[in-house]
Amino acid sequence: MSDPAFDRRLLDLAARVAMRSVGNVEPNPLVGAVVVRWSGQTPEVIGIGHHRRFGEAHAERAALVDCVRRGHDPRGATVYATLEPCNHTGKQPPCTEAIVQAGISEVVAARRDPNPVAAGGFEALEKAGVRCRVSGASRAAIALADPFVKRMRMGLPWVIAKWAQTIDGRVATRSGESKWISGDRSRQRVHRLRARVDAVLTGMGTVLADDPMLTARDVRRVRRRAMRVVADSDLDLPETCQLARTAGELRTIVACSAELATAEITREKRERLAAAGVVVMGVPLVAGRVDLKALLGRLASEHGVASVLVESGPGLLGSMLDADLVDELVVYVAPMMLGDEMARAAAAGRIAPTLSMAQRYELLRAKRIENDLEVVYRRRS
Ligand code: AOF
Ligand code: ZN
Repeated sequence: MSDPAFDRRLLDLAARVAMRSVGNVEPNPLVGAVVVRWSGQTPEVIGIGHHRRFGEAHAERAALVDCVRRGHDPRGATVYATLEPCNHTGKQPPCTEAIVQAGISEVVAARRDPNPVAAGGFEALEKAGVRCRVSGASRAAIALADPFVKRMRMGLPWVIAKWAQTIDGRVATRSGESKWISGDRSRQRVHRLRARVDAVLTGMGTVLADDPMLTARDVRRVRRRAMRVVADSDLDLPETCQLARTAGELRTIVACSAELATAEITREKRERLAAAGVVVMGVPLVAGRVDLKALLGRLASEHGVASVLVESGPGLLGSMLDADLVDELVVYVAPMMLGDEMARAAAAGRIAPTLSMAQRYELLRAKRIENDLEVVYRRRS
C-alpha cells in the first residue's frame, strides 16, 4: 500500500513514540517503528516500538516484540520505520535479520541510514524478498534523525539555541534586566531540556551578568548530566563564579584562545582554574573570538558531545548564528511588551541587512505553556 496520507499518519506515529526517548539514546539516533497489517484499504497497527536507551533493542525489534506480545502474527505485515533498518551487528543484532525472520513483506522508511557501518538495510531486505521504499510523507519522522545525520556527515553536535522573549522580541530591558520574562512552567521546561543534552554553552557576558549555574534543577529524571562550556577568548572566567565553584561536581570547560591556553602570563590563572576542576581548552581564534565551529568539533571528538544547548546573551548567540552553527531554536514568547528600541534583542549578529538575505527556519512545533508560547524552529537546509 503506497498512499502518502497513510504513510504520513503511520510514520508520524512512529516518530511520536520515538520522541519519548530524547536524551536517552544519543549518540544513536531516535528511531520509532510500527507494524501494520492491511485489511483492504484499512491499516491496523499491530505493534509499536522505539529505541528506548543507548545499547538496547532497536525500534524495529521492539515493534516486532510488541506485535507478538499483543498476540498478533507479523507475517505479511508492513513495517513503518523512521530510519532504514540497520544491517550490522553492533551492540544489537541487525534489524534486517529480525524483519526477514518475522516474515514482513514490506518496509517503509522515512530516510536511509547515513551510518556507513550500519547501512545497506534496504539492499539486504530486498535480496530476501522484502519490498522496500523511502517515504518523505512525514516531516516529523524525517526530522527525528536530523541530529544523527548531521553528526555522521559533519562530525558536529546538534546545536539548540534557547531564549525567552517579549512579544516585541526583546530578551532584556535596556539596563539588562531579564528575570523573569517567561513563566515558571516555561523555565521548568528549560531545566528539563538541560537534562537531555550533553553540553550547555554560554559566553563570558552571561557569566558576568547572571553568574548562572546552568544545571538542571527540579527535574524528575535527569537523562544526561550536561557539561558546562564557556566561550571566553581572554580567559577571564573568575574562579569565584558559580560555574567554577561547582566544577568539581559537573564537568566545566572554558574555551579560550590557543595562545592563552599555554602562555606564561596565564599560568597562575590556569592553575587556579584547574584546582577548581575547570578544564581549559585552547581553541584557535577568528576575528579575535573563539572559533566556535572548531570548539563544537572538539566537544564532539574529544568529549563525545552529541547535543549542545546555547544559553547565552546576544553576543555569543549572534556569533553562533553568523557562523550558521545553530540547528534548532527553542523560543519562549511571554505575553509582555517593552516597546523600547534600546531593549536587547536575542541576537546581535550581522546576518541580514535585507529580507532576501535572512536566515530561514521552518516551524517544527508550537505549544502553549501556561501564558507563554514555546516555539521550536529548525534551520532550513
Ligand atoms: C535501527 N533502529 O532503533 C537504531 C538504529 O550499536 P548498535 O547496535 O545500537 O547500532 C547503532 C547503529 O544502528 C546506529 O549508529 C544507527 O546506524 C543504527 N541505529 N538502527 O534500525 C534503531 N537505533
Ligand atoms: Zn537496527
